[in-house]
Amino acid sequence: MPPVRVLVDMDGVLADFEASFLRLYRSRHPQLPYVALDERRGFSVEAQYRQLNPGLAADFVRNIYGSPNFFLDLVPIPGAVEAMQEMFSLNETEVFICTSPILKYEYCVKEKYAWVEKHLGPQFVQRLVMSRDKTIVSADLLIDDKVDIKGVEPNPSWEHIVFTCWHNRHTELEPHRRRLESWSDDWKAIIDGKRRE
Ligand code: UMP
Repeated sequence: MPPVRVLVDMDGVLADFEASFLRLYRSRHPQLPYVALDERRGFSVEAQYRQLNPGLAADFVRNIYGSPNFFLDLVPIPGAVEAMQEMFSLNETEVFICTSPILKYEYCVKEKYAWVEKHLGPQFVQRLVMSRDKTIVSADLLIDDKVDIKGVEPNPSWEHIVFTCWHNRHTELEPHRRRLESWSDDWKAIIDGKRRE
């Protein structure tokens, strides 16, 4: 039987993008309104801040994650590092990280590599895929917090497992779609299930 290939997203799944964003936004703009983590709805931080504060928001928000060290300093999601090391050591399992860089790539791309080396080690630096389009990357599973993943390939090879995070907790999924609630949830059962398909 061929190995099961798993793509794991970075922001919101391995690295806590939302918490760092909010911390930095509030420290830079203490006078401005903000969206608390449990008020987050929808993948785009930018879109929700735009609703709160049209005009100002887009630049203020983008400047936060376009800043040096933003991506490098993200804190790992609880259990993520341990789960990735365990997944890496599983027999008949190929694990890759698959992440979309921001268009203002100057710091983001380099820092994503540095984050992976720092928290997951050099073996994962070799397994980092950066693509703004994940539909063209082939795998059995994609674990990702973004609910709608679209791209040029209408029928991606992977099954998308929605990783629960602040912005998607309330999103109702179609009945056939599956979630991983956290890294304490049974991700191994999902991988093992793919071996039997
Ligand atoms: N991102 C934005 N705007 C937002 C929220 C996230 O540009 O409002 C970026 C930050 C990350 C990327 O680089 O999206 C994460 O995308 P995925 O790999 O999780 O699809």
